Amino acid sequence: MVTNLETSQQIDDAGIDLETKTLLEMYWQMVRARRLDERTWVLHRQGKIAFHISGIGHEGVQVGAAMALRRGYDYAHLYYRDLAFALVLGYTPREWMLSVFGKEGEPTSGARQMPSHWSNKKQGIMPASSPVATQVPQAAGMALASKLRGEDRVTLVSLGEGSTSEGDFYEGLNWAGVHKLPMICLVENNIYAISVPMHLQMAVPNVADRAPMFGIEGVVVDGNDVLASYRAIKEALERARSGGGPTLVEAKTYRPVPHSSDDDDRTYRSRDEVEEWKKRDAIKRFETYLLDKGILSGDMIEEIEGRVRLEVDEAQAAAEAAPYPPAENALFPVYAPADEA
Ligand SMILES: Cc1ncc(C[n+]2csc(CCOP(=O)(O)OP(=O)(O)O)c2C)c(N)n1
Ligand SMILES: [Mg+2]
Repeated sequence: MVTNLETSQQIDDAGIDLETKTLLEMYWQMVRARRLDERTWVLHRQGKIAFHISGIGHEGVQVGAAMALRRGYDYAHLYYRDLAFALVLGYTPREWMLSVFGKEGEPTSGARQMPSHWSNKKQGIMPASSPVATQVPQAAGMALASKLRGEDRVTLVSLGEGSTSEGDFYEGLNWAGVHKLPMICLVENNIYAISVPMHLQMAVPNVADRAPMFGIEGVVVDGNDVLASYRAIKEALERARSGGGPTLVEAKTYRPVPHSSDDDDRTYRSRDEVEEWKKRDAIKRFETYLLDKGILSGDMIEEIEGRVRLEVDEAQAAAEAAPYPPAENALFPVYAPADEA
């Protein structure tokens, strides 16, 4: 059963009033995330890195959502799929490459943690934990703190649809609903939790259908439409900032690549299904839209691709040249030195 295919193929720009510069930044961010991600797959296949968990296919919802936030002000509890999201918030391709190579200078954990466990205090990115959905109650805590402090910061938490089967999802959203917290829960519904399809995770057609049980708003959006995603998050932000409480936003999308570099997706889905979804790719759709509007041209695409390639090349070269962290750092700051204990 392929449930997300019914979503539209047209870009829905109703009510979107963005400058050309911003639209082009969105496009660049999507291309940048895609090319960086594709390079990472190549590095894995070359045996240069150990692991990759990819965000390919999710750039529309992630860039749309991240561009709607007040960057560096609102809080984001991201999950491993959110490379494009993290890049828009300020995470750099070089930092990404340091993380996949496990090299010194990796900013989130000193190269101890697996890649894709984003965290950056200045960028408002809260540290990610590996057990899925634990970020939902954590985000409710952050949103409660903002509310108690009288700030108008909003906390956005993201997770996959499979992760909504975890108790943490219900506990976090229940709390957020009870206290009308300034929070957005963004579910990137790509139909699969590794090999488990959505219909084996829930008996409802939409994750957002569960919103009423928390007493909050629920919204379904086409996650392969960057502008519709932007608008859905913008509206949820306005609701949250004006005291209207949390929103559960479900973005329908698809993961056209395996779950991670350790997965073989041929065992649980057909190639026809994957090919069908590739026709709805968010980058191609937005590119066509921008070309039709005369905002983008062939020359500009070439220029953007060239700029992105340079950035990815430089990031990779810097990470390859960087040293590994010294072995004696492995236990620091896990354990305090004996004389400080
Ligand atoms: C509590 C917990 N159970 C299992 C896992 C292993 N695991 C990692 S990702 C994942 C699938 C999550 O699927 P979904 O939430 O749909 O996100 P997607 O990967 O599709 O973006 C699982 C089961 C985990 N990390 N944490
Ligand atoms: Mg999923």
